[in-house]
Amino acid sequence: MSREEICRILEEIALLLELKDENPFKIKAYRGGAETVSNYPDDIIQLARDQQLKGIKGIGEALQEKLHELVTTGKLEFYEKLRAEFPSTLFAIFDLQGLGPKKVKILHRDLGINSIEDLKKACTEGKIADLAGFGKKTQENILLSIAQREQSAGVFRLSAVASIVAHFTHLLREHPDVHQVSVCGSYRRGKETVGDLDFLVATSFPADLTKFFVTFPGIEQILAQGDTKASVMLADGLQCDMRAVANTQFPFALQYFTGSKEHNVALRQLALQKGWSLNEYAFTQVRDDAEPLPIVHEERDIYTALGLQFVPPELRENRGELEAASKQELPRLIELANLRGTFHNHTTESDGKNLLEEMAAAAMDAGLQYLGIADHSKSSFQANGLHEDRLLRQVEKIRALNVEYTPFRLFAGSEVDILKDGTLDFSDEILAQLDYCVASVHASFTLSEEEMTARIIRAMENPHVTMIGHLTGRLLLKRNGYAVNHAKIIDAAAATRTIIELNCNPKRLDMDWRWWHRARDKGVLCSINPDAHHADQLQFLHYGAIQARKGWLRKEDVVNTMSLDKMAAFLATPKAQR
Ligand code: DGT
Ligand code: CA
Ligand code: CA
Ligand code: ZN
Repeated sequence: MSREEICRILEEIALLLELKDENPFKIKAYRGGAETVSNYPDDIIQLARDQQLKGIKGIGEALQEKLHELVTTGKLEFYEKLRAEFPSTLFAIFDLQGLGPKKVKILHRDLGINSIEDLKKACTEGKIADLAGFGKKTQENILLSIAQREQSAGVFRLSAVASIVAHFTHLLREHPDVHQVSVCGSYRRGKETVGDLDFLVATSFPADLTKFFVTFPGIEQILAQGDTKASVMLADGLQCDMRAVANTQFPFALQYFTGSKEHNVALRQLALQKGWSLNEYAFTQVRDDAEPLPIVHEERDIYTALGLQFVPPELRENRGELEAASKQELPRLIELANLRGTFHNHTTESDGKNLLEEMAAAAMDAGLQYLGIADHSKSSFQANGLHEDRLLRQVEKIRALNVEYTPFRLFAGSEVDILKDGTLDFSDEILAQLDYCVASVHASFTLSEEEMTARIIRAMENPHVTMIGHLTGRLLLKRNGYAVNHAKIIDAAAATRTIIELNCNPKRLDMDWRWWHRARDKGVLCSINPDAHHADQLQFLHYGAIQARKGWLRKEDVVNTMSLDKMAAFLATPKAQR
């Protein structure tokens, strides 16, 4: 059982206790316990197994026993009994935007709502609007949220499936009859969301492998099982396909099943021009005057045979990559290892979970040369945003820590709210005392596209605004972004020398990869930022690098590839001259 699973169970217990109107202290104990488990700097699972949890702050006696039971048996009787008191369909309601336990409790108690379907019906009948603490607006939002959920059923965020990919790939690789393994499809292309997972193995015994595959953990249903192909459904609704091919076919199958379909169609046209057909198994001559068939050992050889540069999977979306590859003009894409620092990070001073010092330590540990601290500003009161005095004290603290940290460096910034009219939450005088600032929209999401665009452009015109945070505010599969005119924003960013952030929190991945090629060509710089609210979340940079690659970005297009010295000089230069 992983830390995440344990946390999820503890959080769920807290929710259920809340539904039952239990003692608030008890509820708090489970929430606190989840937090401690998630943040504990040592192997807390081993400690729980060895009954060594005594004395750890935030884990009382009752919780110690429960954790021991969980990690040794994989089950918790208390939790299962509690869960059995409610219909299992109730839990999906918690996933809807803006419905916390308090509201769910009222819905359950007063209207007998036990599932999303019940809730949808009650909304359509107008019953929610009349409930105390709800209102017409909430009712509309719930319906929107349900519609969004229906739309995204069977679609998963890239990060949500990463551990399954790693696990299944590992299991396949360990099989003695497997020569090569790869995940293909949208996952390999680094799409921000994926429909299903496509695994590919090279083996001389394909039927044995499909038999093996359908025994993998977490499988709820076998959808299909043949001699070379199997399809399964996991408990959370994620479908996984596996194909087994011979070694000689592997490069062709890898290329084919990586897609995209559109990329493959265009590639096949190029093959036809040479008199070859191309499918998932081989090149075949289809004309008498065809050129001799090429020898293919690996995927790269397919592209080479067609007179192309190797096209990295992230670019295979039929958005100009084949033309560029035929002219040997593909960009040399950025890599995670090129990143030297990052700018949008929170601490406990606003709504982050780790102290400034802990964030700095994590950044040093990750091999970064600098870290920008950008806590929320005062208007984001729900995120405990900083007033001017707290901000300036934080700046002082950062300056003092930097003496100690050299050659590592913290940059003092702010994630300053862009107010409704495009002015900022802090005066220019305050902003001038920072090393940089990220300006973001956190409220008034419902402006028209024209108003929202003007609002953001006004913020960009401020000489102190270094970069714009999460441009559209989208939450993948949960909430669409607010309306902005990307093309106009990109032009304004170029004109004002404002950087646009690639927010690489995997729930956001905002600005979307589809816009970066254009931004790059207009000379707009990108900053890959994790929006970290926890020291572990610096790891989100991994997803940032993938999305930047998908957006055709090179090292030189991304500011946080600069070394510390260059970055310090860059930030010290007036914005208009950067
Ligand atoms: P997804 O699963 O919806 O996120 O997207 P993909 O790209 O993983 O699509 P999927 O799983 O349906 O198929 C995997 C790859 O197989 C796809 O990217 C390209 C290839 N493929 C599937 N169907 C066709 C087809 O009809 N024609 C061609 N040329 N390729 C196909
Ligand atoms: Ca797929
Ligand atoms: Ca598939
Ligand atoms: Zn933000």
